[in-house]
Amino acid sequence: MQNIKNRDHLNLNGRWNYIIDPYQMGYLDYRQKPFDESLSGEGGFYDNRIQQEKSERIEYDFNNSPTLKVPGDWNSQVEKLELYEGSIWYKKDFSVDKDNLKRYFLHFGAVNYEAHVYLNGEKLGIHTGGFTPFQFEITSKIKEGDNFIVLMVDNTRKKDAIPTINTDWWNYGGITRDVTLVITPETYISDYKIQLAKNNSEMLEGFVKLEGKNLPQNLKLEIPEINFDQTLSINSEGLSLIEIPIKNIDLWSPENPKLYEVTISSSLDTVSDKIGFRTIKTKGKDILLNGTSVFLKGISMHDENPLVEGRLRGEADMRMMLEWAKELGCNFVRLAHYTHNEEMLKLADELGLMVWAEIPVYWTISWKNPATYANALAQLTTGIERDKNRTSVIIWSVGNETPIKPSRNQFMQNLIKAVRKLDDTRLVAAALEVEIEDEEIKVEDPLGEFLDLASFNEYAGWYWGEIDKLPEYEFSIAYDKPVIITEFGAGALQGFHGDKNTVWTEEHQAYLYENQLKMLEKIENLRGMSPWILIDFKSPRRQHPVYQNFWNRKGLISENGQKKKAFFKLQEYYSKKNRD
Ligand code: GCB
Repeated sequence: MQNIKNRDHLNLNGRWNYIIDPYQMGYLDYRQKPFDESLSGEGGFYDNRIQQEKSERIEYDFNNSPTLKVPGDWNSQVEKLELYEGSIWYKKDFSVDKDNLKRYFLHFGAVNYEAHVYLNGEKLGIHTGGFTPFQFEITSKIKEGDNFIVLMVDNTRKKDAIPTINTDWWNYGGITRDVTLVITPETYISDYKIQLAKNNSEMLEGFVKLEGKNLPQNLKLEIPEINFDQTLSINSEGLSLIEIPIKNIDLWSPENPKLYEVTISSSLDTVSDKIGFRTIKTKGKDILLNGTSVFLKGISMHDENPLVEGRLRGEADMRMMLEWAKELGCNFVRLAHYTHNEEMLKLADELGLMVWAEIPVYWTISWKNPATYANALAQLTTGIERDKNRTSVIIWSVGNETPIKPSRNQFMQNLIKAVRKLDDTRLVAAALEVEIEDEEIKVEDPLGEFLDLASFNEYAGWYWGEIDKLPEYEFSIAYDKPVIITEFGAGALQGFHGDKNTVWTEEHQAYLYENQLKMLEKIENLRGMSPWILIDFKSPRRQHPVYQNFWNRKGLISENGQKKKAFFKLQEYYSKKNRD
């Protein structure tokens, strides 16, 4: 379910009791069999209350256990959990006045990575994937008065998972996004898409889906600001397809992030959303936003910020990140390398930032494993389902720096096809890699043929090549498509100064930006970039005790929120781009 904050709901955030369980003793018996699969259905931490009522020998106790803030990763909240990878149990008590005419859904914004969810001692299910939302309908299970949720969260990295064991970011575990009890009428609006049709700014297209036994007589779509008021017909499956001409729409763009209040209502349920309308497509070398060529002045970012440690938790954290991007002169952000918070996308809509959204198909994953593909597809599908009404999203990315070989090419092509089927109104891309021959940077990845953009990462002057020589480098790009440089960058420790050739100084990072920008300007098809990265972020791969200390230092802003010199270099470049 998307847009749950605009539905009737009970917020279940706050303090949750937790138990650290590295041996999964709350999940597996001494023969390693899951308690929740045993015949008696008893044992394990999940049925906490049953155990306590029996007053058997119990070696755990949620109620006297410490608490963690939800939402929030565990690594940044408790010192001994900083590097912990394994299982942690959570428990939360809550109480409801149950209305028997309503339906109840337990919704999680994201839990990293695998979640086993129980309500009042009964298993609701398992979810895998650390960045996408999921829900369980609990109408028949929730009780009047007191209820409790127990969750086992396991963030063990696994080779066949998405992402795999090897990434360049911290594996923050836990319930990292909001937990909500969503309350709907018996027949409710379960989904909707209200956007402009592909390449047509005078046609609304999409659907409304109703779920429930008694379908209402009529359904209405309203945009009061432009006196748009349409009755929709519903088929016997509860689906209403929308294709309605629309006039006088003020189109959304970074300069004019216009959003309209859109209301979908039946006699039984109402949902409102703030939606913007725009078209996006490519034509030859250009990216056309509402028919006009745009240059994507971007920056990449992780779901991490300097002022609270760990994962972003609230709207204010996210707003601060996007405000920094605005200050830098951006009209575009790359939300790397996984699905970010739904709130982030809403803010991007509001602030006028175009978005590159991505899934954690990152580096080398198990290309031949059908379960790995199913996992990637599920994350991709859920992200698109959740954010299909966010006008800021102009690009769905299917992955980052994946190595060219037949099994990977097939895997990625299948994902590309899936995106086009799910949503053909946006662009499909991936952050590809380059090859270097002498002083030529080549982009020849066969996947490029299937994508809308020639988009790639290159670390000239940092991981390879000489920083002084960058302006002499040439590009050879096999595709006559708009070129987006999805990453370039250099590490610098904020406050460390020296000459421009001293690695890790702010001056050196700024010099790299200067020379990169000279080099990139030579690409005729250049239509944008999202350098790596807005803010220093934590990574176990970054061990240098003086300069890194577990931080990837390629941020333009330090982990304390201080801007480095390169921030101003890029800002200057983007402000000149405005005048081009
Ligand atoms: C990359 C990756 C990014 C890393 C970055 C780096 O190519 O896409 O996730 O953090 O390089 O700093 O090396």
